[in-house]
This record gives sequence, C-alpha cells and structure tokens, in this order.
Amino acid sequence: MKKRKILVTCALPYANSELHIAHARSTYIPGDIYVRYCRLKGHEIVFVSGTDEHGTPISIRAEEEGVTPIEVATKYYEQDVNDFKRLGISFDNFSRTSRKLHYENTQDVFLKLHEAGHIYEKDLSLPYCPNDKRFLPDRYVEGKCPYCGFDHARGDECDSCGRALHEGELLYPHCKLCGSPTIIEVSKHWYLKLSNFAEKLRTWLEEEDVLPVYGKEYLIGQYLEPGLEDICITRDLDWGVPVPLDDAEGKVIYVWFDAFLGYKTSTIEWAIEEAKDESKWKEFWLKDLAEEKDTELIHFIGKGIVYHHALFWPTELMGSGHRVPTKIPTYGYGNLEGRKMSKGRGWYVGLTEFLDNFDPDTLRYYWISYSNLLEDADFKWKEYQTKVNNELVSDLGNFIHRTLTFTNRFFDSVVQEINDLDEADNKFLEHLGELQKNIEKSIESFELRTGLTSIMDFMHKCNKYFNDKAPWKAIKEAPEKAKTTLGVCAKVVRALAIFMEPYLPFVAERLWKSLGFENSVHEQTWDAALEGFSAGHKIVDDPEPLFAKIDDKIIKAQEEKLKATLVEPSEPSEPTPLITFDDFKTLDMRVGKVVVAEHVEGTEKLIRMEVDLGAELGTRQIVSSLIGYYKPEELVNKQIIVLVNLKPAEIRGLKSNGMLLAAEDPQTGALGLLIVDRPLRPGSKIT
Ligand code: B3M
Ligand code: ZN
Repeated sequence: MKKRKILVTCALPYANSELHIAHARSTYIPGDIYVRYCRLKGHEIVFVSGTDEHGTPISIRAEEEGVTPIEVATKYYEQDVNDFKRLGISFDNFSRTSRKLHYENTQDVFLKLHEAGHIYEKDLSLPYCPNDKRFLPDRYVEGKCPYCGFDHARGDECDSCGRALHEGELLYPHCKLCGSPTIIEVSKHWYLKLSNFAEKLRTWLEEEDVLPVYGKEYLIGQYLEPGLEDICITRDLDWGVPVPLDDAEGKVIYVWFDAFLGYKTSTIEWAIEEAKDESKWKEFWLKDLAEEKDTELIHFIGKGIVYHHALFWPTELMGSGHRVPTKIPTYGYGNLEGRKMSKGRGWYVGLTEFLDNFDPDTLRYYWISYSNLLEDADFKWKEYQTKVNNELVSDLGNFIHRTLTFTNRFFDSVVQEINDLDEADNKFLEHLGELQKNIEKSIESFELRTGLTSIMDFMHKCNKYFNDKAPWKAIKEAPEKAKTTLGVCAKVVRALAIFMEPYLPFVAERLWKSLGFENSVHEQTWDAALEGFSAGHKIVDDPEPLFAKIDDKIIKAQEEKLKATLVEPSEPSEPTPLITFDDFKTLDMRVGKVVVAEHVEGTEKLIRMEVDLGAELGTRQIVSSLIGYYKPEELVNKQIIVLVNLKPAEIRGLKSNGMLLAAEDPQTGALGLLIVDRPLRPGSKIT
C-alpha cells in the first residue's frame, strides 16, 4: 500500500472566548479521528492548528476589560491547548497567530501577492470617530437598528433581530468606545483580486472534488455565477499584522487573510521544533515541491467558513506560489437542547467544564454517533445519558467485559489458542473483517459516522455470538469448544481496541492495557489489527471498566443548571394592542407569484425579485434580505403573500415596492415565507 504524506489542519479557534462542546463537533473531533486512523495506517501525518488571535472581537474585548489584546489571547490559547489535550485532539503542533514567525510569514505572502499584481488600492469612505481620532471597524460602531429599533445594533449587523445591516443603514451611528457621533472619512485600503482567479477556482472546484457536493454547488451558485468579488484585506486597527507597505501606517492585514496562514506558520514551527528539519514544511506548502513529493493538504472546517477556505484562501495560495488544498471536509454545527449555544444567554456548556465532569470519549461518541456530520446536531443531556449507559456501557462494554473476566476466571488470564473453528466462529470472524473494511471506507470518505455505527452494530453480533456459544456451559460440557470461543472473542477484542482508537482513543488505550500489552494502542498498525495474540499471552487479572454509568441525578443537575442560567430574550415586553377589523382592512395583502429572483451583487443577503401581482397591480420589484434562508432560484414560481400598500422604499439604490411576508422562529432563527396552500390567481386578496 502506498504511504501518503498528509498535512491535516483544523480551523483556528478565535482566542476571544473559551471553546464550548459544540466547537468540538464540526471540526476538532472529526479531524482527530481522521488523523489517528491515518497514523495507524502508517501514513506520514502532520496535524496542526493554532489560535486565531487578531480581529476586532479580541481588541474590543481587551478594551472593555482594560487589558491588552495579547493578554486576552494568551488566556484562551492556554485554555484551548489544555482542552484539546484532554479531549484527545492529537495535534503535532498548536501555534498562535500573534507570534513573530507568523507576522513574517503573513507579510511575506502579502508582498508576493502585491508584487504579482493581485492586490490593488482603493479609497473607502468609512466611519470615523473625531474624538478618538480613529477609523471605526463595523463592530466599533453602534446605533439604532432601522428594522427592529434595537439601540445597540452594530455597524454591520443587529444582534437583536439578526439582520445584516448595509453601509449607511444604521441610525444615529456613534462610537462604541466614547459615544461620539461618527462622521465619514476617506481611508486607503487594499483589495485582493479574487476575480483574477475566478476561472481557475471554478475549474479546481469542479474537477478536483475538494468539497462535499452541497458546498461546491453553494460556492458556484452564490459566488462564482454572479461574478466573484474582490475582498478588502486591510483594516484601520492597531491589533494585527502591520501592512508591509510604505504608505500604510496604522493599517493591519484583515484577520482572515492572516488566519489561514496560521496553518502554514504552525507547519513551519512543527518543522523546526518537532521534525528538527527546518525545510520540512516546504513539501507541504510550496507548489512545485508539493507536486514532486505528492503531498496532500486537508482542512477540517465547520460549514460556515466554506467560502473562506475554498475561494478566499486558495486565491492567496494560487497567487503566491503555494499549493492548494486537496480536501476540505465541511461539517455541520451542534446545538444544545434545541437552541443555539450562547454564553450571553446562559445556554451553554463550556468544553473545560464538560471535561472537568465527564469522560472525553463520551463526548466524541455522542457527537459522531448523533447524526451524519454534514447535518447539524443537538446535544441533549437525556440522550447523552442514554448513549453512555445503553450504548457504551451495555452494548460495547458487556461483550468486552465478559471476554476479559471469563478469560481471567477460567483460563488464569491466558488467551486461548484458536483451534477447530466451526461455521459460527468463521462467520463471526468474517464479520470482523467486514467491519474493518467498513470503518476504512467510512473514514477515508470523511463520512465518519458509519464507521462508528458499524462498530456498534457489530457489538450486537458479538453479544449474540457469546450468548449462542454459552461458554459458561461449554466449559463444563465441551471445554475445547469454550477455549476456542474465548480465543476468538479475545482476538475480536484486540481488533476492536485498534478499530476504536480513532474514535475513542482513551477507552482504546485502557482496553489495550487490560489486554496485557505494555506498549500503546496508538502505535499499532491498522492492517495488522486481525493478527491476534502470540501463544501464551496473558491479559491483566483485574481489567479496568471501560465506561461508568451516568446517574439520573447528575443529568438532572445539568438540566436544572441550564434552566437556571437561561436568560430569555427580554423583548416583547408590551403585549401587542388589539386592533379592529377596520384596522386590519387597511393592510392590502395579495397573492403574488415570483417571476424573477436574483442575488443583488455587492450585498451579502439581498435578493431582488419581480413579483406578478395580477392585472390590477402588474409586476413589481421587491428587494428583501433572504440569502442564507433561500437561494434565489428556489423562490421563482413561489406564490407568496405581499403587503402591497406599504410605502415604497429604496434599498441599496433599488426601489422595493411592497413587502413580502415571512415568519421567524425565535429559537432557531429559521425563516419561512408565507405561501398559499393551493394555486390562486396573482393579485388575489387576503381577506
Ligand atoms: N477563527 C473561526 C471560525 O470562524 C475562525 C477560523 C479561522 S480558520 C483559518 O470558525
Ligand atoms: Zn469614539
């Protein structure tokens, strides 16, 4: 088998807050499972990540707490390193983007792109605080939301109603730091020409199979079809990597531009400190060398940052002589008891806190077994308890426990030789071979769940085999048969320890030790997992239990704690006043049929629609923030409800004549359009 050389990365966590349990689900546990499997397969693996320490959230937090940004970042860097270790995420190196090496690396790539003509200057009109004498990035500007009236909306988004706000939309904008009203000043910035690479990126996405299908379609439909836009890669801030140009004082490089390069910095650091070969990183990053050495680059990410990794980042790479990623496994997020995790709202389980109280492998098991990783998942305490007690303790633990204790008791802990296999023994071992193939297929295709569920399905076969063979009876009636059964079981348990290692590394190691091995399960070879034991091998006399049951009390306490800390959004404090039918009649609502729908270029969320409202009203243009909820093509031909006597508004220079009706789920933020449940003529009145 060919040995592969693979650099695997996990997205860099922001160092502005601690990790919560759902962070582990979309990125770190999957990346680690993949890497552990590859190591067992004997591939050459380098597994890196690091903290993402720049950007406005960190500098705002520092300003609010009266400390420096580096102090904020250091605190979370240390906590993350510790959490990852305790969760078994086996990075070969975990770096920080605030290190000198990273600044050099980032500036070097910036200059290469600049020299190659992929970066250009542009003057922007930006909010400025005349009191603090500084330009204010979006998050530094606050004001009233024009949609919901919330007083602390940010320049780019309202935290209360969740809308993205466009330039100039925020009412009474003022400086978040000192409260002064902001003014608009011109500032010079630099743009990365993604458009130079649009064709190349499209061919790469279409031909190289780097993304799951939905990710590829999303990028092509949302970004490449409408024309790939260039992106501003500098900011007026003093926290970040300085722009390495003469006329760029007071400007730093945009945090995303430098965050990606954290992958490279972390590899260089690994080469120097771990591999003790200063140039070893080059074969993973430099285009020509990567081709020559046939190395791979795999980025594990959450689904929200696919644009960044599959369009923005490859542009940086292509334009500066670097190789591009070979795979970008992209996974869904995790919720908590049906709601989005939020520290501010007290609906939250921190990773540190979880690991202080529970077994790390139980979290790995929960998230991977819960659902297909492409989908979002939900952490529910009750379900967690069921999974641990029924699946891990009973289904997985029982067979292993019976095999070990039976060997202890009846054979003085000596693993029995396998002689005279009957049909049932052979079948059972055949299933073990199939299991190995299934796990391989699952992990190699990044569909990690099926590998784990096939282990659990196999456990049912194990328990059945043990019951059918009834060695506790056979030991008296046909001892040779009981020996073979237990020999077969021991061989299966040994293989299971290796099969489990990528998914449940701590349990696998405990089991390996119980099997009487002095070395570590992490150093075994996948392909030799079915080898069995050498003659006369002894397991330990008192095997450690693999998992402990979780008590109802503990789960209840966790549920109650959540309920107690939850802060319900304080909003509609006043009940909506009652209206009369005449009031209702003032609203002229009609059925309309969407005939054209398209993304408004240069905006994040806007869709422009042409809606047929029948003979009386004709076709009208309506502009609405729907991207993220609907794709333009999904809207065409839909029969929606339109409030037609709303005063026309101008949104981003486009006239919007009428408002379409939609409902928003307050818990999940999901948005659904109101539609009629049978075809009606456009223009039909809502009565
Ligand atoms: N720091 C975290 C996120 O958006 C962000 C990832 C950077 S990866 C280069 O999930
Ligand atoms: Zn100010």
